[in-house]
Amino acid sequence: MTEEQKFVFDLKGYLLIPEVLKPGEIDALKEQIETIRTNPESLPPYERRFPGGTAAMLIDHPVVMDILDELIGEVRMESSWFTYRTVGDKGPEPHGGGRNINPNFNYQCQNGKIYSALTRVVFELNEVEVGDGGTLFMSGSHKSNLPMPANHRRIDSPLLETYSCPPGSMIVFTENLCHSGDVWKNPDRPRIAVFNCYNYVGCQFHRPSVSQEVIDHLPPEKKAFFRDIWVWNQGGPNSGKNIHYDD
Ligand SMILES: O=C(O)CCC(=O)C(=O)O
Repeated sequence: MTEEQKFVFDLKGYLLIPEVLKPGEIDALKEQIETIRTNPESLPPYERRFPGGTAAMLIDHPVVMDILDELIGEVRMESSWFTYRTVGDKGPEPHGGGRNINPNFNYQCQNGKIYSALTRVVFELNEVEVGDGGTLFMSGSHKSNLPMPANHRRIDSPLLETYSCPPGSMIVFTENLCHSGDVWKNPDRPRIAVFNCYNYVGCQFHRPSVSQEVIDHLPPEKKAFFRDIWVWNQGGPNSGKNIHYDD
């Protein structure tokens, strides 16, 4: 993660990295999504839900790992799903924002080190233009101190901003940022986006939703993202990787 990317992420609470996925990867992911939508029985059961099958490539994509290593340290994956929105389809209402001491939402930046806790990585598989209905973000709200006025916890708040991006772009944001789904408005293409959620290895927010069947069919290095919640491994390779002691 570059110093500029860190600065932008800390300032805004989200960061867009254009064209992370190659055209062939985008096509393969779209094909899996289309098959899940239209003919799921043609796939083995462990490829009918994300992050099984082709989608597994995103779990530990090198660009994702570079960013998460800086923002969180050692991570587990909490969930993975896709959205396919045509004109009029909505997303979740605005949520998040404000300082929070809960370990799942405790965004911090101290001495140049970010800790983002629960963090979402979105892959846009189609082009998105401002106004189409990409995710909305209230920049800086992950660090705001005062209660949010009700007229800003609505998708028409002028404080909510969004993005344009080419297919295959990645948006990473702290779940402590106020953010929202939006109504998809572009009749020329659907919004096809993958939402992956990660947390520090010692925390879990969501009730586990990835089935054991999907996990069992992942290769070992990806399966490790769904291990039990613990940090200390009695001298194992990752023991204390993110724990800073004063000697
Ligand atoms: O649907 C969207 O664009 C936003 C999804 C969302 O709110 C979330 O990932 O927490």
